[in-house]
Amino acid sequence: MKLQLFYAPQTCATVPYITLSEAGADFSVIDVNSRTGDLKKPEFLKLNPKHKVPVLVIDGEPLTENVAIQIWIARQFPQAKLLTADAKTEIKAISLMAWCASGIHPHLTPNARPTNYCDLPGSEESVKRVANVMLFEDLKIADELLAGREWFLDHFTAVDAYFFWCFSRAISFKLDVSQFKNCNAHIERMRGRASVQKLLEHQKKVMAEFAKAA
Ligand SMILES: N[C@@H](CCC(=O)N[C@@H](CS)C(=O)NCC(=O)O)C(=O)O
Repeated sequence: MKLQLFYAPQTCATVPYITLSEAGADFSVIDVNSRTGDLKKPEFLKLNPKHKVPVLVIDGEPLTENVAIQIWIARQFPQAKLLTADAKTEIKAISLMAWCASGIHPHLTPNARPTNYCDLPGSEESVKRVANVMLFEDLKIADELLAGREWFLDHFTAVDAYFFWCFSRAISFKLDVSQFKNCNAHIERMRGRASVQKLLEHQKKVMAEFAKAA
């Protein structure tokens, strides 16, 4: 099977990068620059007319949307136990990933693209401020879910990969997230995993290449 992941640094394409690595999948990475219009090029739009990463191309068929990609990886590589075997916990994992995708992610994006949310001149800081109030509510909930435990469920799952990206992205916006002790402990545990080290090395290399080309 041929797997190609369309990836851009710091974006939510980080999620399947980690999960595919955790699964031991043989995949190639196609680096795209989300800041210079790569996602609006006709060849990319053919794969994903929504002009978004990640796209996982599976034997030539593009699959989009992180939740679906995560479930696909978990089902394809069951030995990696990226979701849990029992149906009740599996649905809990999917619920948590749906929250990352449709709850937390939309509260992160205004930090990167405030003008997509309000076009009044000078409104950027205000847009970020209101989004971050909601983001911090999310992080408080995540912090409570992680209290007294290493992972969101009883072992490392695809949920941990997803939340790792959410919390990393908040940090990348230089938000003071020090109050979320359990989230900080979780990100440290994640940074210790080989999959995350591989991702961080790749991200650093691609960001340097893109900066050089700019
Ligand atoms: N619902 C999608 C969201 C994907 C998404 O928003 N990707 C962002 C990066 S984090 C992107 O590609 N943005 C580029 C753009 O909007 O042009 C998913 O969960 O996969």
